[in-house]
Amino acid sequence: MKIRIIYFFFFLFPVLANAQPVPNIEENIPYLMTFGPLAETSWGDDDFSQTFFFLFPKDYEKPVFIWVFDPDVGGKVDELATAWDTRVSYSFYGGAGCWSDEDAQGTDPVGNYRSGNLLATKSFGQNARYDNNWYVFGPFNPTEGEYVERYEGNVIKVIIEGLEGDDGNMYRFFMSTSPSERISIEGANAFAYEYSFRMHNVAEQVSHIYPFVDDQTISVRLSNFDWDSDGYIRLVSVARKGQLSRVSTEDEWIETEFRMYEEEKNTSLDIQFIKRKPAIRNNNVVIYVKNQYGRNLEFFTSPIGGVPKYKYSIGVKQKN
Ligand SMILES: [Ca+2]
Ligand SMILES: [Ca+2]
Ligand SMILES: [Ca+2]
Repeated sequence: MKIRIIYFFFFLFPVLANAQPVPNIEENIPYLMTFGPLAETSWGDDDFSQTFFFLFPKDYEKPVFIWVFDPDVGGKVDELATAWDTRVSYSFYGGAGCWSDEDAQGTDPVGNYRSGNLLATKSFGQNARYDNNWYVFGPFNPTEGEYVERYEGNVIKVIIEGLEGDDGNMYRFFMSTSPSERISIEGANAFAYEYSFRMHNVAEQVSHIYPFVDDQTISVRLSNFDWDSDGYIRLVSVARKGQLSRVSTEDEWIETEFRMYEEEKNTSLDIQFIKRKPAIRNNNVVIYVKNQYGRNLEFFTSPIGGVPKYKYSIGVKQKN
């Protein structure tokens, strides 16, 4: 256990010096996406709920601020159904169980997924003040979060949920040391077990997620929802040059199993979302990855070990 954690953090710190948008620059995901509960799932959100975890190094004790870009549902950025009638909530949780409760690590908003202590909550409808602009939550003290040995850090959870209406809320986060400027927090990271997001509208843009494969992972099952046949989803890793996943069409889940190579343990995978030409516009998609035990893998916004690069020598040996 300890060896694994040392290995983990040996790689973790050097790659985290840059900016901390969530999703991060390397992921190239323009927006997270959460619809109101009256939306049809065929618009691309399966459950109108998204959970994210913000991770702060254990020795970091200064206040932190979570900025949300375009928290409202209306005006610019968002996806209109018929009229702007949607409300969404942003609820932050800390304390014991906010991460360690098994329901918090699921991909569906069921059971005790709102585990932990409520630290802050606010809901937004259409609101010109925060349209195409930022709202700042906090300050939070990282020690208000839950300390997690696996990450050697404190975790604060946010749940974004559709409360009313049928429009789509697009938004993203930034972790900052300041309420007035966006200044990165040294050593911080963020992760989720499921991403519900908006793809770019142009075919040249490739989006990524980076699930971390721990040393217990023998195989992974990659699930995607409502991909609308928008090109390819492929898996790249230190041992794979690019292996295609099955892709979903409209309003359906589809799953692909990949057996992990020994060299892929304790590395991040690079799941690439490659649009077809001509590109499909306004495509929203949901993705999660489970291991052979059914445990969901974390997608870190700053990939552990950095973005994996295919190593020719490993790939040739394994004839992949
Ligand atoms: Ca907006
Ligand atoms: Ca929005
Ligand atoms: Ca879609």
